[in-house]
Amino acid sequence: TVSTQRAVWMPADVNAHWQPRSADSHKGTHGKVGIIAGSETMPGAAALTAGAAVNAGAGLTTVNAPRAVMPTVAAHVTEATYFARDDKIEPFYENKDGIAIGPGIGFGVQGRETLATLIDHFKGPLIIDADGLHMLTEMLENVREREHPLIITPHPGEMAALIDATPGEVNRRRFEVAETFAREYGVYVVLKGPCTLVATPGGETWINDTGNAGLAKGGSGDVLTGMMLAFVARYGEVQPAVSTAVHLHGYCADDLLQRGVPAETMTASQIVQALPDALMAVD
Ligand code: NPW
Ligand code: AMP
Ligand code: MG
Repeated sequence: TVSTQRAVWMPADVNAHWQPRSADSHKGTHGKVGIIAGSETMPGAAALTAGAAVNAGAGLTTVNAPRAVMPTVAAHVTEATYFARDDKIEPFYENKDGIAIGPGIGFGVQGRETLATLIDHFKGPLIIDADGLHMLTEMLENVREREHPLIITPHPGEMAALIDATPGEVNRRRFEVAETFAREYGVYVVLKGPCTLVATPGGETWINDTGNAGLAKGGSGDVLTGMMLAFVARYGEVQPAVSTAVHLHGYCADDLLQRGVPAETMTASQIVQALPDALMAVD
């Protein structure tokens, strides 16, 4: 058997790895991020992911969305720039410090091609979430050969699809599932749920202890992806950025609960709006 180091990612770890903005920084210093999200039936996924990235500190956020939904998404995220989904993908990824793909994109042929291109050619950290994870099952060999950081953020249903199991089977052996996949494919596995696990390709597992059932509502995963992208693009190391995003995402939900927002009414947009207080706690 291989040894694994397992520990909780604590507030002290968040603080120790935090990357404060220096006084002489500019927008390029804080990460140019690309988000491939949204579709005609799910424009909200793009708005939530991009809104989270902007509010978590990304310097410049560009959203790749179908032309028809750009105005809708832009009405919610005025700080982002937009790139048409049907345009040639190279200019979109060439200058990026980090890219996230998947929330609300559906299962089109173009999404598949873009995902494969990014796995093979994008040289920065790549986060794959949601619908992108379902398409990943066809590209696991490309994943094995990728030389740059790859982060996957499955909930138990998406993890189950990746390893051809049921969500129940995944939840019965969460550590083993996340750790085995991380080692076998050389990726960071963020296995979501209460107590999200971050398993690294090098054999560490970091456990999250923030968050509550207010997060068990559509859109909260999309927000996590945007926050994670912002951090991954400006941190030098992947795991501290990923674990800090997971910690602060749950912190936001806990903070809302403490401020009197019931879990029932908690929304993904409120998680984004709670980011200032969460960042004040560490910055
Ligand atoms: P069931 O049926 O719930 O019991 P999908 P999705 C299972 C976008 N969104 N533990 C689940 O089981 C996303 O970004 C857009 C155990 C089912 O079998 C995606 O692109 C929004 N099982 C797309 O929607 C807001 C669990 O997994 C399967 C589980 C679909 O994403 C909402 C479902 O997985 C949403 O974020 C758990 N914790 N969680 C918008 N406003 O635009 C899930 N399952 O088919 O990938 O569905 O996660 O809803
Ligand atoms: P998704 O299913 O992609 O929307 O992601 C859901 C997000 O909410 C993940 O970050 C989960 O860890 C979190 N989450 C969902 N349900 C709970 C819960 N009951 N307690 C804590 N976190 C949760
Ligand atoms: Mg999701």
